Amino acid sequence: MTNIAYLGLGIMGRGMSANLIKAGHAVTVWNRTSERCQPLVELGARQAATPAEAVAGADVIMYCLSDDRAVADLVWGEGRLIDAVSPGQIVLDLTTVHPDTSRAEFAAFAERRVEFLDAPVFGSKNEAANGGLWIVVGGKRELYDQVLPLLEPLCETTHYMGGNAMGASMKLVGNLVVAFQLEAIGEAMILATKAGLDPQDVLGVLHVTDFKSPIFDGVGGALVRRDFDVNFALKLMLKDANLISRFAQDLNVPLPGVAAIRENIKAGVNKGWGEENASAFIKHLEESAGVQVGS
Ligand code: NA7
Repeated sequence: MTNIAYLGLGIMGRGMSANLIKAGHAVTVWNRTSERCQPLVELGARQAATPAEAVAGADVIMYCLSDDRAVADLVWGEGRLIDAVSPGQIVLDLTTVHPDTSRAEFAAFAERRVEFLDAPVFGSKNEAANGGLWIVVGGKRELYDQVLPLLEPLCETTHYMGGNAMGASMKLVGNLVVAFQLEAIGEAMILATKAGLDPQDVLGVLHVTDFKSPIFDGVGGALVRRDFDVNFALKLMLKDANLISRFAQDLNVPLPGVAAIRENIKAGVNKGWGEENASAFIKHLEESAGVQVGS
C-alpha cells in the first residue's frame, strides 16, 4: 500500500483515483471544486481541503489537470504545491502539457529534492474508469521502474519514452494522429452521406479493412447516433492542437495538416461546442457541406 495524493478529479482524474483506491492504496484527494471529491470519499479516499494538506505525508503525488495553465496554478500559484512538497516524494504529472512545462516542473521539483515524471495518458473517460489507459512516461528510468506497480491499475500498457519531457513529447505526437483520425472519419462520413451511401454500411466496411481504427468505430458510430456526450472535451482538443502546433514550431517542423484541422476545431469551439465531445467539430464540416451524417 502506498500513500498517494491525487489532485484533480475531472473526467480522467476521477477514474484514475478510483482505480488506485480499488487497488488498495491509501488515497487522499483534492479538487479545486471540492464537491467533486465526494464520490471518491465514498470509495474510501480521504478528502483534503488544500493541495498542501493532500500531499503532507504522501509517498507519491499525482495530478491530472486540464492544461498547462492549470498545472502552473497548482505548482506555482496561490498555495503553491512547490512549497508543500518534501524531499524524497515522487510527483507524476498525468496532464497533457507542452514539454517545456514538463521541463519546468522537473527543474522546480529537483530543487526541492523531489523526483518528477511526466506521464500523460492516452484514452479518455471509459479507459480512465476501466483502468485501460496507455501511459507514456519521461524521466529517470529507475524511477519509472519504481512507480510501475502504481500505474498498473490505471492502464493497459505503460511506455518508457526517455528522459524528462519525452512522455509529454510522445503524447503530442500521439494526439496528432488522433486529430487526423477524427478529421478523417468526419470528412469520410460527410462525403459518404452526401453521396447517398448508408452510413451503417460505410462503418461496416471501415470496421474490417486494413485501415480500420477504434476511433473510426467509436466516433463514426456516435456521429450516426448524433451523440456528442463528452468523453474528451472539444475545448481540450483545441488545447492539444495548439500545443502540437507550438511544439512543431519550436522544432521547425511544418504541419500543414494539423493547421487545417486546428482551424476546424477552433470553429467548433467558437460555435459553442467546446464542452461537447471532441468529435463535435465535425458538425462544423457538416454545416459547410450542407449535410448531416445519420439524419
Ligand atoms: P476535465 O474533466 O476538464 O478536468 C480538468 C481538471 O483540472 C478538473 O479537476 C479541474 O478542476 C482541474 N483544473 C482546471 N483548472 C484548474 C486550476 N487552475 N487549478 C486547479 N485545478 C484546475 O479534463 P479531463 O479530466 O478530461 O482531462 C485532463 C487531462 O487529461 C487533460 O490534459 C487532457 O488533455 C488529458 P475543477 O473540477 O474544474 O475545479
